[in-house]
Amino acid sequence: MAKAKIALIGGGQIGGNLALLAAQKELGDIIIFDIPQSEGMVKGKALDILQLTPHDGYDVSISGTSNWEDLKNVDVFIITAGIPRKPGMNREDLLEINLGIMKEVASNIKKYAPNSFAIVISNPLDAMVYAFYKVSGFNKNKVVGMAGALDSGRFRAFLAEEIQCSVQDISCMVLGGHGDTMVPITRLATVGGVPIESLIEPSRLEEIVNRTRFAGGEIVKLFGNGSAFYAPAQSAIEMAESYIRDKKRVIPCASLCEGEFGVDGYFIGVPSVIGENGVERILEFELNNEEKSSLNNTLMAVKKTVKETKL
Ligand code: TXD
Repeated sequence: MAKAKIALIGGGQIGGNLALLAAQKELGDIIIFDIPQSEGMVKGKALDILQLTPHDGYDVSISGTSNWEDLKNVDVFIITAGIPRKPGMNREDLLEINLGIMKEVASNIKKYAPNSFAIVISNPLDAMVYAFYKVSGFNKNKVVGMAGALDSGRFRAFLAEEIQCSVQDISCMVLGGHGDTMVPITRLATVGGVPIESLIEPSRLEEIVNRTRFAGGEIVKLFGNGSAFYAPAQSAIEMAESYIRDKKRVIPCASLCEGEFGVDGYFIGVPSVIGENGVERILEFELNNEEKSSLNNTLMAVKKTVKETKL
C-alpha cells in the first residue's frame, strides 16, 4: 500500500507531538501546517523531528508549511488549529474564535483533499466537529472528533493507579460530550475482566469519576498557560492508526449519531469502530436509566454549544 499522507492542521503543542508520534509509528509522510506567522515554527519542528528519525530508523518524510497547495491529496487530517484554554476559561468560551478558524480549515480541506478522513481535536470539540462536518459536506463516516479516547485514557490511568495494576488491563469507556457532563460508564469498567465496581468502594469510585470529568481542567490549572497535549496527541494517533492500518479498533469517539443511543443529528462520544472506511460502525448497547439520564444531560450541553455555533 502507498504510504499514507498525514497533515496536522495546527502545529502547536498537540500538533508537534502528533508529528513526533506519527513518525515514531511510521504512520506515513507528515506535513505540519500552520498560519503564515508560524511557518518558521512548524518548519523548525519538522526539521527537528526529521533529525531524530535516524536514531531508531523511522523512514518517513516530515515537512512544515503554511500553503494549502502542499496539502493536495492528503489521506488523514488531524486538526488542532485554534487557541487553547486559558485558566478560568471553559471550552465554550473558545467557541467563537475557533469556529472562524474551523470554517476556514474545513473549506480548504474540502477543496484540496475531498476524499480524506478528518479527526477534529480543537475545542469546544462537540461544536467544532459539527462545524467541520457541515462546512466540508463530508460523509459522516469521514469526520470524527477526538475526546472519548482521551477521557477514557484518563479514566483508565486513574483506575490503574487506584487498583495498583497495569493500565493495559483496564478496559472502560467514557461516552457523551467532551465537557464536564461526560459520562464514564463505571458499570462496564473492568480490570482483566473483573468488574471495577467490585474492587472500589462506590464513594471512592465517584471521586475517580469526578477527577476524570475535570482532568483537563486539572492540567490547565497546573500549566497556568495552555492545556494538555501529550495524552491528547497519543489519543488521536490511536484513531489515525486504526484508520490507516484498517485495525478496526473500538474507540469512544465523537461520531455523528443518527438514532444511536437516542441521539439524532449530533456528534457525541460513542463506541466507534475505526477502519479503512473511517467510522465504520457505532456499537450500540442498552444503557441503564441512570446512564440514559446522564447521556441526556450531556446531549443538552452538546446541543447548546452546537446551537451557539450558528452555522
Ligand atoms: O480532547 C480534546 N479534544 C482536546 C482539545 C484536549 C486538549 C486540547 N484541546 C484543544 O486542542 C485546545 O483547546 C485547542 O483548541 C486545540 C489545540 O491545542 P494546543 O495545545 O495544540 O494549542 P496550540 O499550541 O495553541 O496550537 C494551536 C495551533 C497554533 O500553532 C496556531 O498558530 C494554530 O493552531 N492555528 C492555525 N493553524 C492553521 N490554520 C489556522 N487558521 C490556525 N489558527 C491558529
